[in-house]
Amino acid sequence: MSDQSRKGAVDSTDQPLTTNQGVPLADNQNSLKIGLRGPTVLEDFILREKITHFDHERIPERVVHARGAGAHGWFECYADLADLTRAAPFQGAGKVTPVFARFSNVAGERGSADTARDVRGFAVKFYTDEGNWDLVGNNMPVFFIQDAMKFPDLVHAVKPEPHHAMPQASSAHDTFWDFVSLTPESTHMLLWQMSDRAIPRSYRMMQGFGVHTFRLVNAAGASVFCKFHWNPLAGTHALVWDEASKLMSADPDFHRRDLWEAIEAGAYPQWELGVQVFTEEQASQFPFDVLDPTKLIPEEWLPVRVVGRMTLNRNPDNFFAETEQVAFCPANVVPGIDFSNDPLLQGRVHSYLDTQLSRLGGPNFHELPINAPQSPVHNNQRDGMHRQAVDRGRVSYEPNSLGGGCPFQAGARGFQSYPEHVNEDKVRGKPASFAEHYAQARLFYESQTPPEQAHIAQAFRFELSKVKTLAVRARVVAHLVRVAPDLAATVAEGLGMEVPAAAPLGDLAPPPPYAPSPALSLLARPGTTGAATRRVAILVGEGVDGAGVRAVCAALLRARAVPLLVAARLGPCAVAGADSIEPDLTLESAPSVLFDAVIVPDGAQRGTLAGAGQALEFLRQQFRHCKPMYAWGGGAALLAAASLPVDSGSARSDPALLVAAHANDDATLNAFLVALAGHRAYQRETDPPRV
Ligand code: HDD
Repeated sequence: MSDQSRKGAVDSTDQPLTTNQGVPLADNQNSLKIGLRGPTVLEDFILREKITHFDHERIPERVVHARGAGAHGWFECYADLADLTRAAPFQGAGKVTPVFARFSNVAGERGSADTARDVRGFAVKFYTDEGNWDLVGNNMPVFFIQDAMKFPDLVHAVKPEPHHAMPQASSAHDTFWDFVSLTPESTHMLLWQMSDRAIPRSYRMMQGFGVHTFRLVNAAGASVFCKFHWNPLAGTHALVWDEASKLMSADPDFHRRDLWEAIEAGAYPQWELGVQVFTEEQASQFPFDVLDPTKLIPEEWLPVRVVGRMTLNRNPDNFFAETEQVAFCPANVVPGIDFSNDPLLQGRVHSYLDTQLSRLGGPNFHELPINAPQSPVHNNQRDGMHRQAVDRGRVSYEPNSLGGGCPFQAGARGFQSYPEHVNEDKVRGKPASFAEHYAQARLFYESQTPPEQAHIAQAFRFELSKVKTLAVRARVVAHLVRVAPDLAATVAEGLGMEVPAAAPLGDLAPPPPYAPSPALSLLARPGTTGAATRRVAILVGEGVDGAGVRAVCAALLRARAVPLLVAARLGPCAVAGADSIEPDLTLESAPSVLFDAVIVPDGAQRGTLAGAGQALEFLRQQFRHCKPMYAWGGGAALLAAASLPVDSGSARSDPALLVAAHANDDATLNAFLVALAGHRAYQRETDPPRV
């Protein structure tokens, strides 16, 4: 497989410094002056070149999805799909296609924090044998609006308010909720955005969706509709909101670092690609329009067929050259993939290339190594800013005879738009089949487990309590009355307001009830990688059971988890039953939110840890954030000192709060590993929290 990003790579090992003109530099430290204390001369081309380049280093950030992280990898097809599509990545089991994936937040600026409550972008560029195919999706399968015409309004509403540029990376402000409260079609997406999907534990642990209905087209020209799904092998796991907000200061790069470290450690993130394939006939049977991007097709109605797997195995060599300059575009399709008439998708087909022309400074950004296809490019497009290709000959038009007719049209081998029959009037408007907005919002809510439902209510309460305009709050809750009266009542109660009348339906009949779809719960997808890559803090200090710590570390490593020794101070620590141990991190620099679980060894109840407020706070936060906790011997006393219910009945009914008499209690340690793989003990939660 060719190596996309290493095209154009520069290695300066053993090379002298030069100017951009290749002139070797004798002195890169001092400018040229008239006397050592005198003025600098205009002639100093070395200084001017260096400063001028620096002055132009920044490019505009993406108008949305500005903050993100990416990685290289490949896609492997499980089975030949030629009956459905001629798209190159699906031609034969074992077919491998290089990819570059970028995950992103939507609202925040390039330097904002990763764990803001937000939709996440999930964009994959397939460098196929027949050109680039970009699947530019999100981690939620529906969207806020039905027509691209409303996209600038949506984005203006959610971005920081224009008069004072606040708040950063947050939808919790008046303009966003004003817009969505007046846009009932947003209701379904709002339920997703207020759910735990908006605070993923890791990019590696979130689903991706193409959102729109697309077309697959086979070599005979026959077409079916298709929805794309990415399912992470690590399972779908989320943060809790209090943790996510604390993480914004503890590590604003939390998701970026997580992706980077997993790949560096060889724990390559993987997702399976699935398709929901259906005919126009089937589409006409659904009680919603498949061209409406605020609707999903429940998996229980139409199973997701798994067709391949993506593995991300290599971090970028250079963030700017690759992750910042990569340009995804839903219009980048290949023979075998085509658009549907979804009016949101139709607008996207225009927007991306257009925005990239200004973001990347001209029409030749497809030549940047990260964007260049791996299949050959031949056409008569010429010139423009920063052109790299040196096109030879005098022919740059078609048809021609002087160039032997080349490059020639590929005919049946080339991309051909699916010849859908359309016989309609040209009108501005929206179909009646797009009018119903609550049934799927209710489906989503009713398909969540009780803790997930509670988190949705808390998220609405949090966001709306930041909205100052009472009428806006009331309009949002009026939509929630249509979705789920109990949700509306809980949110209204938190906001200290009466439950308003349900939002008006106009002439529409009340929405049809759907049976719940368990597949819509995050908890339905625990994944197959168990405790692997989970970060476990082991609190250590003078006199802890060193032999026990070693044994527990070994067990965690066997489970491919990441044990880290956290102490009050760095430097060797004298321990019982072993040589001294070397802590990795301190309580000061590595607070609780950076870990998935904590272990408290025997001996931790004495000495520096017992007197350290940060240690007690660490344990309380681990408890509050529902994380697995394991103590042995006297270590349990530190949990008790943190006022955790370690001796009470509730501890015994909490499968993630585990206490053993000694370190070699394998059954308890195994129960801890099971809890670690299970991620969170939500049954511990109370509203308000106990600690
Ligand atoms: Fe978009 C970026 C996903 C609707 C216009 N979008 C962007 C990215 C993702 C999405 C993942 C970042 C790509 C990257 O990593 O570089 N966008 C979506 C999804 C949508 C959606 C899943 C609905 C289903 N977007 C949408 C609409 C429009 C845009 C309706 C405009 C009509 N999106 C853009 C953009 C961006 C973009 C302004 C900003 C930077 C860029 O394209 O390259 O063109």
